[in-house]
Amino acid sequence: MKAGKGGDGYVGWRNEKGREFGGPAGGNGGRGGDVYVRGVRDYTILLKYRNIKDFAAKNGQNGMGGNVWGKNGQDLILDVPIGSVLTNETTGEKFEVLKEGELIFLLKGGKAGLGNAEFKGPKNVAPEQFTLGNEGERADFFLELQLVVDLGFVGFPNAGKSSLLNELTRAHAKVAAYQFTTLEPNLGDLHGYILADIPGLIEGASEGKGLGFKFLRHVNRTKAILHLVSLENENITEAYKTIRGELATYSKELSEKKEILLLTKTDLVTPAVLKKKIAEAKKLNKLVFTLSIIDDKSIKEFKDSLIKILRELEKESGEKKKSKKGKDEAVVFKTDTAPTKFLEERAERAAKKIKSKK
Ligand SMILES: Nc1nc2c(ncn2[C@@H]2O[C@H](COP(=O)(O)OP(=O)(O)OP(=O)(O)O)[C@@H](O)[C@H]2O)c(=O)[nH]1
Ligand SMILES: [Mg+2]
Repeated sequence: MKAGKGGDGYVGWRNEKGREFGGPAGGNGGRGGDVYVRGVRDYTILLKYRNIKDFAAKNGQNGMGGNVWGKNGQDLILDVPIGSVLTNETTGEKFEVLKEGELIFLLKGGKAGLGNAEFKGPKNVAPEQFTLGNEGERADFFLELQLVVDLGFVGFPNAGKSSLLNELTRAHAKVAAYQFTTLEPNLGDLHGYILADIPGLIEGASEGKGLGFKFLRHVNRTKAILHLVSLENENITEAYKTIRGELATYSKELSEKKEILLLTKTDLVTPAVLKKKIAEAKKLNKLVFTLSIIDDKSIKEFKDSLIKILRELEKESGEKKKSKKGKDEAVVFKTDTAPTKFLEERAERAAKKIKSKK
């Protein structure tokens, strides 16, 4: 990436009738444009840059006669998804893009050159001096995307986590009637919010049992938790508490996160049982929802509520951050393979959508 060069200063003279040299009138150059990045909620944007190698802000214009200054070069503002971490490979400096709309300064444009008018003084009435504009800063940047997960799904194996992710987003997570179908976290995008389906947890997960341990690390960095409890469980309180216990043992921070409790597979119980179970669940958590994957209406209702909750949460965390004087808690989720696959799939779908619109 390259910031703009400053425009050169100009040597010129005032042109007045009857006087050969009316004094110096060479204008200054304009300053070179700076380079910034800006956080956006569009995770496909990086694909746009795939074939571009050089990013440059505009150069400042050279100064002109008649004391006209060159225009400043336009800044380059490069949109990148929130969660991007840019490393300046020359200086090693790291920049984290955590908020939507946040502008981060990367490279300084070159200083403008001075025209000869600037050198005028009592002893120097006809200065010939001028200066050239400076080059802008330039550096190679390494960009890494650390996705910020808004909602992490937790629950026992077979609770219906992957099925739900597929319904709420365009993800294609593997779903099957056996335990530990999901081996790696799956990601989905719900109106710009990132949802992550974490492999099933079991009792002892926090001590390394099952697959859970490796992934609790990921949930620990999400903004909120969606706790799924299947109504197949005879005792939903016990099922709920077992998972809560694991989360708490793993980390206090995790157990203090905002949690939504979702009772799944409502189609497997009678309306009367469901009513009882909801009452039971409300004693465990104030935010209780129910749903069945085969009932589209229940999915739609949950989806609408979820979007509202995620928006609220975003507002709250924005306010919290402000009150902490800008001190940010990075809520970061990283997998080696998922994001690339996720981005490619999204781009493909977007391309298809555009085609079908034509
Ligand atoms: N009857 C019924 N079955 C469901 C519902 N949701 C999911 N299932 C089934 O439950 C089984 C498990 O679903 P998954 O979505 O794979 O569950 P998971 O929580 O991702 O499981 P793991 O990946 O093993 O942790 C599958 O056979 C699904 O078809 C539901 O609402 N009703
Ligand atoms: Mg799964």
